[in-house]
Amino acid sequence: MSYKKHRAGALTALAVSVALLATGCAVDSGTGGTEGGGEGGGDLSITFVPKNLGNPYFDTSSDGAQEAIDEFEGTFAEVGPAEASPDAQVSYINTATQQGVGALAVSANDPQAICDALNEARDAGVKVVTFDSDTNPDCRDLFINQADAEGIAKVQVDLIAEQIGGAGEIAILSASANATNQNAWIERMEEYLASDYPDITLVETVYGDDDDQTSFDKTAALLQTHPNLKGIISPTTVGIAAAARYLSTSAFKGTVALTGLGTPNQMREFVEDGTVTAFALWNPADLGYLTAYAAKALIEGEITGEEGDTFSAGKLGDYEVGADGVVLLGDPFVFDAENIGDFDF
Ligand code: RAM
Repeated sequence: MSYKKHRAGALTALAVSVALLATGCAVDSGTGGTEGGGEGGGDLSITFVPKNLGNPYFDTSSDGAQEAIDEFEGTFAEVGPAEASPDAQVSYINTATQQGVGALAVSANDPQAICDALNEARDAGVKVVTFDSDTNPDCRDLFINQADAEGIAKVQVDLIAEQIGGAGEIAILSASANATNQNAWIERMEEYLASDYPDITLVETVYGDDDDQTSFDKTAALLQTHPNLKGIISPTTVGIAAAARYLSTSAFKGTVALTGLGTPNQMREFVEDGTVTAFALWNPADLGYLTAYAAKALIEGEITGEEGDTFSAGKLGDYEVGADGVVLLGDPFVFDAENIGDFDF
């Protein structure tokens, strides 16, 4: 297979690629892989493949990854599709495999659609870490989870319940229909609503595909279809920002509540103008940073992804691999008018 030749080439150092290089060029500068313990070092070129490009959430996670990779002197690259569709990442994964990167770090738009490509990468010696949105566990070595699904579901349901007074119709504006992360959260939101908030009715879940305009249009349609709607949960940073923009200039501002998962920088104006009271998230930069250190530990053979494996993640400290190869970053955090000024991402 020609792959091996490329990989050997990468190990002797070729060129350094930079972030947001749409061609997917990503090879190790050769500075990495000589330090650290493990089984003989490795190629510390790590290519991040977000769900899509142009999303500030992934820009921030990539900033964190870049910081980590600079610390351990590896090579960072980010490539990805414009659209968050199920198999749009496949060609980028294949290109990185042919180039022989040390690891791929992927946020999946679908649990299965990219599995063949990822497993071909693994067969070729590339370590595969999912972060943010997982694949099925047999397609990757590790999943770096931002917070557990129950906690992410609970914080959003509790926020909307508080904002609508515990009763009435709500809807969900999600990302893409197959997104592993949003679908896991929605399933748990439905369970938690049924058990703890019997007076709240989830009337519809719609998908904005993590595209700003689609999310904006879906918000308008929701409000038209459900005249009694009291609140919207959008568990996607793209969706909540688009929904807030729609609400902020509409007659529904202040009467239809909106919460979910957003970045402080995208949501600040809507908290300040009263469209949104509170929403949640974690720090995407920390997620990218932890993902990069996990990839390094795999590349260097310090861990294999087995439950109980431990590795150190620079300034974030030590982490342990849990069941099914999952590493947990921490808890979600609630942003509101009181604290939003303290954050810049
Ligand atoms: C969007 C993406 C991402 C998700 C966040 C909350 O940026 O869908 O996968 O984790 O929202």
